[in-house]
Amino acid sequence: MSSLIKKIIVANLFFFTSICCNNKTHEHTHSKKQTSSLKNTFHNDFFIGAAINQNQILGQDSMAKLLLKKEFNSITSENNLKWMYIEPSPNNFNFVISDKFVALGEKNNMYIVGHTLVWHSQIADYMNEITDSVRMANYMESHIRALVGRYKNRIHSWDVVNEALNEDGSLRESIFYSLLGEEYIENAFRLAAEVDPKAELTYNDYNLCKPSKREGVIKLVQNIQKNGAKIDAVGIQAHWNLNDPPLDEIEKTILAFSKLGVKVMFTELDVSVLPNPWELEGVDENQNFQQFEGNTKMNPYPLKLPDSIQVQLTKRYEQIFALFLKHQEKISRVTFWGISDKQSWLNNWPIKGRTNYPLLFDREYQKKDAYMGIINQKKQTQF
Ligand code: 9MR
Repeated sequence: MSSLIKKIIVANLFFFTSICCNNKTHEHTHSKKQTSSLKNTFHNDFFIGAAINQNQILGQDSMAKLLLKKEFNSITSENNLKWMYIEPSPNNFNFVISDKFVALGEKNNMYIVGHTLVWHSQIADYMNEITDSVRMANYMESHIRALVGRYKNRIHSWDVVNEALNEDGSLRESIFYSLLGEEYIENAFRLAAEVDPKAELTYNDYNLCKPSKREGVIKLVQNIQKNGAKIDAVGIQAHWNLNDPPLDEIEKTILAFSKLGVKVMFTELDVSVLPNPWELEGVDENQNFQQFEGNTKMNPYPLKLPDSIQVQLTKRYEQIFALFLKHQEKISRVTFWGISDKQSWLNNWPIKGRTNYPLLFDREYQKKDAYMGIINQKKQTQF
């Protein structure tokens, strides 16, 4: 069975009418007008998404607006749907930006991703003061009901729980875990499914190509399934660098999650080219890295990415996409964490004020070599 037909079968009615039919239209127009773009190139493989910031949602970044429409068929809100912004005080919701985000996705016929419902970070302050479990459970429930309910049948996929695991695969001591126990995870999924049964529900996390954390996710998903709650996908964030994670670990991760019967989504892809402070001797990962701000060794390419590194970045993206294409039947979405290098969070993490080059479009919104590199990977599979 062709992958397109498979995708049509697994997709819900909404996608069938709005997205898959649109895909067919694209196929017809291909013969007339060959518009090369990311979304057209990978059209039969997976959605190609971008995380967008507030300016971009509001249409204030005109170059990004053009690229978004031309190149991408999925959007994720980088920050605006997070708890601290959307429910800054109990039951006081601010949907101004999120409504515009969803409208933008609908206008462009995109697969819209809600990021994120339950996450220990970027939480509203009042949440940190809660000490009793009933109150916490009520807040979590009303938050999920309000967001999923408002965008029922409009937001196609929710990152229901984000980053619930430690690096060793155990459960993180978040405010949710410490007050509600591990059931908070399956309860969040159960609630989201009850409110919008058609939405694709995802567990999303980083460093999932590390064996111990990968195993943690496998247990977490199996637990949700065993207890009868619905989970549709695992989101592998994919904040990667030039050498890490190794391709074979990425492949093992795709295979392991897909074996669970869920879709695999790459939800936050970017490839850092800068050194990490914890790679230096005597520096550990939990340290405050403020001391490295302004350190030229840690910010080696402030003006331009040297050709030799551009070549490495292109090669890395080519290898990553060759692997994604090999497993396209298992992968339903690949989302970049930003449109251009200018916007990337990696300019300010883990050290503030650096110049990083992790995406496919440069600071002037021009295509980088990696862009053509990944398009060529697809072309090669067609011969
Ligand atoms: O890109 C986001 C950045 O603008 C925010 O300051 C940051 C706050 O924690 O969150 C970033 O996005 C994160 C995402 O929500 C979850 N996975 C890791 C992403 C990068 O930190």
